[in-house]
Amino acid sequence: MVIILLYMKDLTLVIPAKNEPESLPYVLLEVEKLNLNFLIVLEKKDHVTINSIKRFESNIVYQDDTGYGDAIILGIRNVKTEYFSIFNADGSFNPNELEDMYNQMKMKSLDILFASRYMKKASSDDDTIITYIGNKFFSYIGKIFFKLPISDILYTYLMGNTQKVQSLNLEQKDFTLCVELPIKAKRNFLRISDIASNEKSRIGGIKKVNEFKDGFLILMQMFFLFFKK
Ligand SMILES: Nc1nc2c(ncn2[C@@H]2O[C@H](COP(=O)(O)OP(=O)(O)O)[C@@H](O)[C@H]2O)c(=O)[nH]1
Ligand SMILES: [Mg+2]
Repeated sequence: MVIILLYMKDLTLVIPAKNEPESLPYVLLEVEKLNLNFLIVLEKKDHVTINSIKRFESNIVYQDDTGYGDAIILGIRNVKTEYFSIFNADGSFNPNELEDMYNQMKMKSLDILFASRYMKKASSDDDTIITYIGNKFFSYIGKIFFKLPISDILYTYLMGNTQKVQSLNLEQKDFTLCVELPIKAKRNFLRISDIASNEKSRIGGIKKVNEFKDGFLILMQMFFLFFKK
C-alpha cells in the first residue's frame, strides 16, 4: 500500500467543473484521501462553485475562455507530473479505479488508457437510453472509420502520459474534444487500451451535455476529422 501511495505522486487529476457546488466538495473529499495531485478547472464567473471549495483555492486553474474542451486543454497544459487523469466533478467517476488504471498504464507501457462502461464487469448508473445508444453509435464509428480500439468513446474517464497528450495539440473547446482526443491519439501512434469501469450517478446538479446538440456537433467533428486525414 505504501508503495502504491508513493507511486501515485506522479499522477495529477484534471477536474473540469461548471456549476457543481452540490457535487464537487464531496468529490474533493474523496480525492484528498489519495496521495496525488489535482487541479480543478473553472470559469472565473462560476462563483457558486468557487465558494463551495474555498479550502482548495490553490488547486484551482481559471479559464479565460469557456467550455469543457477548453477546460481539459488548459488543465492538461498545467500538469507537471508524468501522468494525468481526467476526473469529472460530478461524482460519477470512482476514484478507487485510479489505482488499477495506473498499474495497467505502467505494466502495458500505455500512452492513454480509456475507462469503459461497456466491457465485461463494467456498468453505468448514469447512462440514459439516449446516451447509451449515442455512445454505442459513436464508438462504432470510431472503430470502423478510425480503427479506435476502445469501446466507450464519449466517457472520457482516461489516464494519459502528459507529454504525449500535450503534443497532440488538441483544439476543440466544447464536448467534441471527447472524439478529437482519441482520434488524434490514434493518428499519432499513441499506445491505447481500455479498462472496465463502473460509473456512478452524478451526486447533484444537472449534466451539462445536451444529448442532441452535442451529439450532432460530435458527429460533425468526426466527419471533419475523417476527411481532414
Ligand atoms: N470548466 C468547465 N467544466 C465543464 C464544462 N462543461 C462541463 N464541465 C464539467 O465536465 C464534467 C462532465 O460534464 P457532465 O455534465 O457531467 O457531462 P456527462 O458526464 O457527459 O454527463 C463535469 O465535471 C462538469 O462540471 C465547462 O464548460 N467548463
Ligand atoms: Mg457526468
